[in-house]
Amino acid sequence: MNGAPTRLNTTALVKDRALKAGFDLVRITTAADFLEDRQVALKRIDEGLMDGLPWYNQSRVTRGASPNQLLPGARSIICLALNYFLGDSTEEESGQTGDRKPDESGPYTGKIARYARGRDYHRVMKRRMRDLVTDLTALLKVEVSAHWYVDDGPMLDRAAAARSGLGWFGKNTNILTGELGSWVFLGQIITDLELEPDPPLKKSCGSCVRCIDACPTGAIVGPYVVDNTRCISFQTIENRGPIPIDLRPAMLDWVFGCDICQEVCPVNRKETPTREPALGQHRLSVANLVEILEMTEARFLERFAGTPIMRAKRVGLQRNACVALGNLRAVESIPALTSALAKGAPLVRSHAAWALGKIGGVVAASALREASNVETDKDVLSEICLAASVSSADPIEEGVRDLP
Ligand code: B12
Ligand code: SF4
Ligand code: SF4
Repeated sequence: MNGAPTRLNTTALVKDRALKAGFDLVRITTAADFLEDRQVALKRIDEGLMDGLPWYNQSRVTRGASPNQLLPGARSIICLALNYFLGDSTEEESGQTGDRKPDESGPYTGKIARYARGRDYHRVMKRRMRDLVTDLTALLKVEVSAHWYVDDGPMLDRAAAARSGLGWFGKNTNILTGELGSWVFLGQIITDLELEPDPPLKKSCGSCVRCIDACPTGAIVGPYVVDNTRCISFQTIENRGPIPIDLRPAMLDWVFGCDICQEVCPVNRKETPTREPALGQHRLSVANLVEILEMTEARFLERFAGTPIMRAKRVGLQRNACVALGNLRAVESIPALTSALAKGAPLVRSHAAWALGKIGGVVAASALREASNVETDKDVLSEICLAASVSSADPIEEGVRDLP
């Protein structure tokens, strides 16, 4: 660059270096407060739609909607996206989860959302953002003041992306990008650099409502509004307690996150595989449910350390595996569920009881009866009694594997 860099050529340099740093999309917005988004988020909290996430509170939203509170002197926000689409399950992927076979005799498996199939994206993105700021400091020969966020701070990631024109809000509340659909992680670098802002896109979902119709738990309660407490993603990842009984059947075979409202989205038809090698490392598209149920802490760490799945913790994942086994009516998993009912953590015992009740038959009924004689935890005991009362007495000949 000759002479003092202008705002336009600094912006061009930032965008060029961001793409070279491995990000797929980059746009700029100002550091102005996100007034409307703050209002919407505060209303969402008031209406109880963010219940279950105690850290998502009013003060977090107020701070996050005001970039100058996060970085005094902030002038611009560099909005970044990283594609995480890996393609669908393949033999190779499922082989890595253990012993899954393509035919009906293979073990029962539960689905893992696409965003969680590789290395922990927080680490991947944050390293790239840090390197980008170092790179810009060296190139611009100024001390760049910056803070960066990826899903891990008060920043309203999607509001920043929408205002910068990186993408637009879909009715499922995800940011849809023209280039990569919604299969992108969002990150922002708030900086004191004066950059040229991009305009928001003039795009919308039009009359489409596919995601609203497809959500199995009715979590998209209206266009652009998700009830966190009904979302499978919240229940399988963030909820540390029991999953509400009425929601369990609708959770199908998802054991970590949920992609249904993105899979049905026509904007996601163009599927471009990620070029980020770290996201392709683990390829955890499905997990062997009985293996999860029988996992020791050491095995859990061995399998999932460094991936987003750690967030659910072993007990949470085992709870989720019980729900999926119940929904799959996994008859062959009765011995594993019976053992979990005897030896698992209370949360796992209560969900194992539910699964046995859902599977039904004399063997499951007798496991529930025996457990009711020895169980001392009153919450688990009440789940056992409920499961025994709804359990079908007819022995089930075959498990139902194909969920809609
Ligand atoms: C809390 C949270 C969750 C919660 C709540 C989800 C929710 N919809 O709010 C739970 C655990 C359920 C969740 C699930 C998922 N999450 Co999440 N989550 C977050 C987090 C931490 C905060 C989101 C937030 O502020 N929600 C509050 C509400 C008020 O915000 P909102 O729904 O976006 O509301 C906006 C719009 O509705 C819009 N709006 C309102 N009315 C109207 C009207 C019109 C006409 C328009 C145009 C717009 C509009 O304004 C609102 C304010 O900006 C962000 C990271 C971050 N720090 O921002 C990640 C984040 C949103 N999650 C992400 C992902 C990947 C997911 C999942 C896909 C994971 C999965 N596969 O299981 C699912 C998707 C579920 C879904 N349909 O939203 C990504 C989304 C990437 C993208 N392309 O959009 C983020 C951005 C993380 C990241 N940095 O990459 N998540
Ligand atoms: S992630 Fe699943 S449960 Fe949550 S809103 Fe989307 S389809 Fe519904
Ligand atoms: S499925 Fe339709 S309504 Fe939902 S986000 Fe995609 S385009 Fe929008």
